[in-house]
Amino acid sequence: MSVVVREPGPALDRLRRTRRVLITSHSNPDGDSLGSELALAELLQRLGVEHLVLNRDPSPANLAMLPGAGQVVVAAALPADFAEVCDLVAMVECPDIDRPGLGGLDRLPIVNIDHHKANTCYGEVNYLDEESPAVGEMMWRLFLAAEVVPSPAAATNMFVALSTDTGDFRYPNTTARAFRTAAELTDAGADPAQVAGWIHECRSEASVRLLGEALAAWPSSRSTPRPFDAPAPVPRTPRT
Ligand SMILES: [Mn+2]
Repeated sequence: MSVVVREPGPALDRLRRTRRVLITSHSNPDGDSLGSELALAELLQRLGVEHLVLNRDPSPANLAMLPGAGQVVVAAALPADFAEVCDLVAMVECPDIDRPGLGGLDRLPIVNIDHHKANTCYGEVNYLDEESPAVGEMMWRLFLAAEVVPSPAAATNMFVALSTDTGDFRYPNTTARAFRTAAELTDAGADPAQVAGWIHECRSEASVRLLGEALAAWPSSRSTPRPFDAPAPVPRTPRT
């Protein structure tokens, strides 16, 4: 039987009834997927449930500073014995079962936690909320439901998820709910300035080199309007 709910309770109950959870997310991790995975890892640890975080692709350089990022196992395929050593899969921010790029996840029951409208409800428990600004916000609601106070590290990971998925609180999903959650995560120990520094000031050497090459190739004679240049006045045509 499959359960589809907007509230965190059934997912929390299912996670609690578990010995060891494999946590995964979509290929090419981003701030919401990785931050949410790491927050869920802490919640499970606090609940006494073993877990393994496994992604197909490595995380981008600007997410390397996320607390606990070093625990993520990167592997092109699931371990052969995963269905023996784990008894549940938690899929985070994946609209369908193929998004992690890891075949065989359906060998175990799945808890599906996502905010995409087109989610295919592939889990045994589907905690889905398309109005949530980020899966990281849904993780925060899992902590609240479990009555577990997150560590500053977990609050930081959820803040990363929220701030990256809202484009630094600029996109249309920047709702009052997003700001309330941001405030609560800040109260719980997230440091918004630190997170912004990680996201926007950490670049890989390869990306800095690429930027350098792009700038070097930019024609020096090319004139581009500066944003503060006022447009020339449009000449008025005399009425006839
Ligand atoms: Mn997201």
